Amino acid sequence: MSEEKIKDLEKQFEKRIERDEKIEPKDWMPEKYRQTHIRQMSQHAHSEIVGMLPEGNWITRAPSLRRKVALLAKVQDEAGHGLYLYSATETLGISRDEMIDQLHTGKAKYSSIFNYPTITWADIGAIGWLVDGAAIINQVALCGASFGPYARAMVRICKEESFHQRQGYEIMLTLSKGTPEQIAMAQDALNRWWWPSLMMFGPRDDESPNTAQSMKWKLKRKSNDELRQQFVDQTVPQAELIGLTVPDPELKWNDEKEHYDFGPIDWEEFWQVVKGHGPCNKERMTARKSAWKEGEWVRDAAMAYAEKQKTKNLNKAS
Ligand code: FAQ
Repeated sequence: MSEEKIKDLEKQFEKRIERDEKIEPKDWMPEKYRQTHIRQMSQHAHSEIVGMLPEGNWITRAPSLRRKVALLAKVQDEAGHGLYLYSATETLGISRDEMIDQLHTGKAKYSSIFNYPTITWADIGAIGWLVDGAAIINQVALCGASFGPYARAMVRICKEESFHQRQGYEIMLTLSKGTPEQIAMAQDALNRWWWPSLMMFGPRDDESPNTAQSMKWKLKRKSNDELRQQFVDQTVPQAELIGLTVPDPELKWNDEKEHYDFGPIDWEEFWQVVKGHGPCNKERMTARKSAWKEGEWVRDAAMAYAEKQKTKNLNKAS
């Protein structure tokens, strides 16, 4: 294709973005737009799948049948989210196997938050309340993303995340009305999950290499810092309502700006976790790699069955 033709297509593409039109898989798009979406969407998919591990740890130890059923449903939802997102990413011309390979070789990332351990039952409450709470804030903005399959997947995912957030907050509410030990357990979980939850939104805007272009393409509708601030403002009153203390001595309502000012985030810790040196990075990757290996016969059987059905249908048609 001539350079002139590409420039023309790029101009038309920018205009479509300006008009808030959805870009669909078969539409022309700049190669960088395609690559950026593959990067973010596949990392999002990996996060959902790796994100099942910390909670899966508690399915056998949930304190009642009701809690166990809710947790099982939630973890299954995360698997579903991963699958929609892998499928949506495949529409951009990358195969599932390639994406999984990128995860296993460390080329693709997954959310830093899932590299922390779930030590007590209260951690399941904290994950639902804080991690899903943060995920909703990030993903509601993504419902307006310019790439159609991503935006549509987000609409459904957000509905399910709302249930997840409520089940987590309800666990924390119950613990906060319990014995002194249960209250201490809830507070301890908040202490350990608060800062990693703020890190989920990514580096500060002035240190985020992808934000500017992603905002122009309307992949991101709000910046990392804007979303983080929204999360703090929404979550602090929820903590107060159940009598828990956010572990930040510098947290203070700012009347002028009408938001909470909060203390500095430990970015050194964030980058260490992103680079693979968090408390559970190795454990998570080992679990994913062995699940992929052990599931090989299931994938092979499904492919062989699909092939058999195809031949059968072809024979029927002829
Ligand atoms: N962890 O330039 P930016 C969930 C990387 S789903 C690890 O700001 P961008 C549901 C980033 O990839 C949670 N790496 O990047 C659930 C980039 O590296 P790269 C996942 C991070 O993409 C709940 C570099 O740093 N949600 O929780 C992180 O513009 C409970 C520079 O950063 C999504 O994935 C991080 N936290 O903004 C499941 C939402 N932050 O790729 C189970 C979709 C940044 O150039 C249980 N993603 N990095 O090598 C997004 O909105 C964006 O990708 C951001 C990062 C906001 C995460």
